[in-house]
Amino acid sequence: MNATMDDLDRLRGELLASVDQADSPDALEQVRVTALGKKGRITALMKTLGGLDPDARRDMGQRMNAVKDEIAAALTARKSVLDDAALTARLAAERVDVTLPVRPEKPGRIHPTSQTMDEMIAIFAEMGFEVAEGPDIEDDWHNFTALNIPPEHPARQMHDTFYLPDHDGAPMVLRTHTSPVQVRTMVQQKLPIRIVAPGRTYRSDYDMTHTPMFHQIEGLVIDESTHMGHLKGCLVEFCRAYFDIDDLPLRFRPSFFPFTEPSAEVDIGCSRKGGELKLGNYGDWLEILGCGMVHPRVLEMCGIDSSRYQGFAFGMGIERPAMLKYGIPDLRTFFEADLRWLKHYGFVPLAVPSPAFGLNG
Ligand code: 2U9
Repeated sequence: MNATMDDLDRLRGELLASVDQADSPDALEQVRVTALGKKGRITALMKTLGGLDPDARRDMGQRMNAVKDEIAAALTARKSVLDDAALTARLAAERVDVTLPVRPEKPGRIHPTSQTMDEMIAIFAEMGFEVAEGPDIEDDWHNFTALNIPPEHPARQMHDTFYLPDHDGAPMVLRTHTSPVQVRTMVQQKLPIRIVAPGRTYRSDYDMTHTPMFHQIEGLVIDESTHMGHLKGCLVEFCRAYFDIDDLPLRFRPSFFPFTEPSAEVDIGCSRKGGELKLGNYGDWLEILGCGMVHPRVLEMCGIDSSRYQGFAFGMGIERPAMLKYGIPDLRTFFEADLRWLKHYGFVPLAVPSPAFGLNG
C-alpha cells in the first residue's frame, strides 16, 4: 500500500515524540535505529515511493527527505542534551571533597614537588617575602613583552611555547615562566614589593631532563635602595637553608637574561667523584638558579619610575632542587602519577620529623 501525506505526518509526530522521550543515550540510539536504520520506519516508507505516479512521487519524496532531516536534527539535539546531563551527573557523583581532613590511620602522601615548594616558601617567608599567584594561561604581553623579550626572541618560537587561540584579539600562551606574576604584581601593587611566585610553567619540551609542565619559584624585590648585595645575601641564605649546609659555597657567574641587567647564574659547590653527586665545598660546581637586577625597561613597562626604584629578581626550577635534596634520579617520574613512586618518595602529612626516621617516620 502506498503511504499518504497523512501517514508521513503521523510518523513524523510519533518519531519526534519518541526522540523527546528518550531518557538515555542507549534509548536514543534505539530510536535512531527504529527511525532511520536500514530497516527503519522512514526507510520502509521511502521504499513505497516506487508505487506513486511521478508528480506524487516528487512531492512525497521531498517531504520524506525533509522529515528525515528533521528527525536527524532532533536526534542530534537530544543527544547533546543527554550527553550534557550525563556529564553533569558524573561531575556531581565524582565530586571530591577537598576539605576533608587527612585520615591519620590512612594518610596519603605529599608529592615531593609540593613538599619542596612549601620548604622554599617557608624559607623566603622568614625573610619577609609574600606569596603571589597568577593564571597559568597568560597573554603575550604579561609573559613576554613586559619582560623585554622581543618578538624575535627564541623563547617566543613555536617550539617551546604552547600557543592558545587569541582572546579579545590578544595572543594567549601557557606561561613559560612564573615571571608574569611579578609583572602583574608590579602593575597592581604599591611599592615596595617583596614576593615569591611559585607555580606551574609550560614549555614544549620532552626528554630526560625536560617535561612539558614543570614548576618554578621566582622572586622579586623592589625598593628605593635595593642592590646586588641584597640579591647575593638573599640567595646565599636561601641555598644554605634549603640544602641545610651552613658552609655551602655559591658562585655568581655573569650571564644574560632580557629581563635583568646585570644578570647572573648561580652555582653551588659539589663533588661528582665516583659518579655520585654530593653538595658542599668540594671544588666542583652545579648550576642552580638565575638572577639579576630588574631591567629598567621592565620597571617602566610596569609603570614603575626606574629613576627612583630598583630591584632584584631570581628564578629557579622546583623539581631539580627536589631531586638533589631527596635523591630522586629521574625527573619524568614526578609526572607519572605512579602511586608506588609516591609512597616511596612522598611525604607523610602531619608526620613528626625524627632524627632516626626523617619526615617519613
Ligand atoms: C620580572 C623581572 C625579572 C626572573 C629571573 C631567572 C633569572 C632564571 C630560570 C632558572 C631555571 C628559569 O626554571 S628555569 O629554567 N630563571 O634564570 N629568572 S631572573 O626575573 C624576573 C622576573 C620577573 C618582572
